[in-house]
Amino acid sequence: MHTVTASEPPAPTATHCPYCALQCGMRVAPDATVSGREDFPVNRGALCGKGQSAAEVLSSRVRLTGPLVRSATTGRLEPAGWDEALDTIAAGLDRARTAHGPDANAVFGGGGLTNEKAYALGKFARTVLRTSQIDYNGRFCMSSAAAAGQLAFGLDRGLPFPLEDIPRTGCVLLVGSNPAETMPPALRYLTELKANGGTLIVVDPRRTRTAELADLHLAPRPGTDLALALGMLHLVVAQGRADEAYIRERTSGWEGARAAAMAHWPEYVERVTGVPVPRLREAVDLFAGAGEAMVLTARGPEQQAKGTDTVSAWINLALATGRPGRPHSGYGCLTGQGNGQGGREHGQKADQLPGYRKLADPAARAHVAGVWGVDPDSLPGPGRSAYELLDALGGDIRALLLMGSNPVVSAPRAAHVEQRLRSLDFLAVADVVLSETAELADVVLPVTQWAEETGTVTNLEGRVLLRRRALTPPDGVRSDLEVLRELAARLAPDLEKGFPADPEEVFGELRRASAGGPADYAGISYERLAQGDGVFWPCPEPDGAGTPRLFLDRFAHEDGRARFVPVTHRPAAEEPDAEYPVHLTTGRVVAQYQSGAQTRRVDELNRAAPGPFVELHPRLAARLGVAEGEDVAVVSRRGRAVAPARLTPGIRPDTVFMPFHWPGPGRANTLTNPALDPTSRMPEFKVCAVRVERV
Ligand SMILES: Nc1nc2c(c(=O)[nH]1)N[C@H]1C(S)=C(S)[C@@H](COP(=O)(O)OP(=O)(O)OC[C@H]3O[C@@H](n4cnc5c(=O)[nH]c(N)nc54)[C@H](O)[C@@H]3O)O[C@H]1N2
Ligand SMILES: Nc1nc2c(c(=O)[nH]1)N[C@H]1C(S)=C(S)[C@@H](COP(=O)(O)OP(=O)(O)OC[C@H]3O[C@@H](n4cnc5c(=O)[nH]c(N)nc54)[C@H](O)[C@@H]3O)O[C@H]1N2
Ligand code: SF4
Ligand SMILES: [Mo]
Repeated sequence: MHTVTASEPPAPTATHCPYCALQCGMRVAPDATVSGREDFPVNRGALCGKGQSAAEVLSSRVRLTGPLVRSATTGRLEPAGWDEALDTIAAGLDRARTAHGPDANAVFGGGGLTNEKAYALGKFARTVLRTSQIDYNGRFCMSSAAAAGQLAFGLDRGLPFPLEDIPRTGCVLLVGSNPAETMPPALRYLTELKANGGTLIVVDPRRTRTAELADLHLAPRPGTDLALALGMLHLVVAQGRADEAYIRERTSGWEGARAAAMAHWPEYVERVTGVPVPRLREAVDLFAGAGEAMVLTARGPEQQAKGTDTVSAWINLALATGRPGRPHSGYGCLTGQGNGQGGREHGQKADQLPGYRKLADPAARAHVAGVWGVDPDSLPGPGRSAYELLDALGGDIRALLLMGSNPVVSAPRAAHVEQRLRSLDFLAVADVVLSETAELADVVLPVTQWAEETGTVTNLEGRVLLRRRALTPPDGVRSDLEVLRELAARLAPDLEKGFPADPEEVFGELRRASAGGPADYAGISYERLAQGDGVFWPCPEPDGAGTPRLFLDRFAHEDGRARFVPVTHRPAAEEPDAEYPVHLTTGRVVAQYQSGAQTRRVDELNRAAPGPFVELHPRLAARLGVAEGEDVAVVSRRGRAVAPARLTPGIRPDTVFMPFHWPGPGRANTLTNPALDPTSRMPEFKVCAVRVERV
């Protein structure tokens, strides 16, 4: 068998960053120094501070190097051997299923896990545990864009074109995305766009470092993108700028979408969004007036209780102006986590089987059950979405196996989620560090990380990449794949051989399971990935070219057409009132990653971003009598968080912003509203009502 996992080669190993969806190419030297890869097209050598310092988290100073088991006598997590730890987990999961049935066990995964791990985790839940209760943190990420993309195009792949197309378009409408902080090396595509004479419109309630680059910055109230997009579409129609020929030839459903937009007059849109009508007209001039144009969305419009409809509205605008499926044009979503794309394709999602197949589809069940060597009828049906699953812990769910997420910091209404985790009969966490969620566990398993193991990830462009092992892991840690094999051996011995620890073997099976599905990896091999810059799915044929650009000839619906989805504006789940008069929105800063479990362990990053803060407008601060750096309390119906004030004229005076990277008193998610989008089940991280107080 071909293998690319040499242990500790003398030269630096070409691999990819452990963090975000850009998946920058990097080299890791035997002494663990990291450098950017000039030859990798996505980042051309550039790395952000997180990527540059990623090797710090490999150090045994900050990571877990042996299993921990909660002692019955001290109540504390104490060092234990691997056999004891694995036996304890198997016993905990077995007790739950014996007493309450298979759905009393739940599994929670992550979009940072490699394709192989995500695949094995989904297979483990459905064949070993036979539980329907599995979902993952990607539900909190781009699920609304995925749902809207499916509805419109019949297929969801974050970007349907490579990043290199961005500088070649005429206008980019960037909605609720702040790559200056969240994907710094990708900023190059926007500066090149401008150098080529293209224009950039940024839609964000804050004047971010990204918005500062824009030709036009629209700053709507949080949660009002839906109205904004409808207002732009209204003007496109009223000004006769819709592309009637494209609409006729390549789409269906225009009448309904058009009628809905016509009900959203610009003056009404101004009242709802706070964006003045002249700015709305300027945006339409730039966007509809450009020969080629793109709409790109990220978490701003997506993390709303109406995120799916909101993204549909932005897609409708792109369709009405004839963008998707044309060169250097279209709609795309910027995914977030390292494997945010692949992590949602191979079966850790509640309703899904590998290859982006539907768990409820009998043909999909038969195909995947065939690959797994089990009876299709033995596969459970779809389970609960991430927040609903976390909310059910300690209720009908009695035990949880968690891999690749830190919900104590990152889940909405986090104090409640923390209490649900504490109410479980049994919690097992596999992680590289002792995260805030691992601290609550009955057993913690220390696992290998990116530079110590091989696996594939799929970046925001749909480009499948090989992350290579560059270093030998410390003694005492094992890989997630080994963990699943050992648990299978204990819980369902006849299934153990279905859980190989060799990632290439898992990938071979994933290829077969995905064959014929929407996300078809059948033609992709490790050997091929080791040679080039990755392969874009779908790639059904061995050594086929892959598909960098989707939809050029047809969309993925049966009739080949894209569908308009008629949507109308509605308020956020929680609007400001007398008691909670201010909007809270949340997001990220450049030097910390997600729940901070990894990046809060890097000194250099902590110096750059030492703790939480509340960003507020000087006018709001003056009204409250709050000075720069002074602690303020932010109070919502869920709870109260305290952090220093950071004054900036770049935020709307009716809105405060908090980054969500920290636990403790400044935890933003103590405040957030778990109201869910009816289609994607995405919580409303981007808007809730709060009161701000001096402390
Ligand atoms: N440094 C860093 N980089 C990261 C991550 C990280 O944690 N840290 N995480 C990665 C992951 S998983 C993800 S998902 C991506 C996220 O990448 P982004 O989507 O770029 O990040 P966010 O900061 O969550 O949100 C983007 C912007 O949305 C704006 N916003 C808030 N409310 C609204 C609204 O109602 N409408 C609109 N239009 N905009 C709004 C915020 O002000 C913010 O500037 O980043 C990835 N990269
Ligand atoms: N308020 C607010 N909350 C948000 C968001 C927001 O914008 N606002 N954004 C949401 C979004 S988009 C996301 S993606 C989530 C992310 O939030 P989380 O799911 O908490 O993401 P991470 O902090 O990346 O957690 C990953 C955990 O897995 C561990 N880990 C890393 N690699 C591996 C591995 O290979 N195996 C195992 N077993 N463990 C590993 C890490 O050490 C870490 O503890 O947060 C969501 N929460
Ligand atoms: S931009 Fe993302 S992938 Fe690139 S170095 Fe930074 S965290 Fe890593
Ligand atoms: Mo994300």
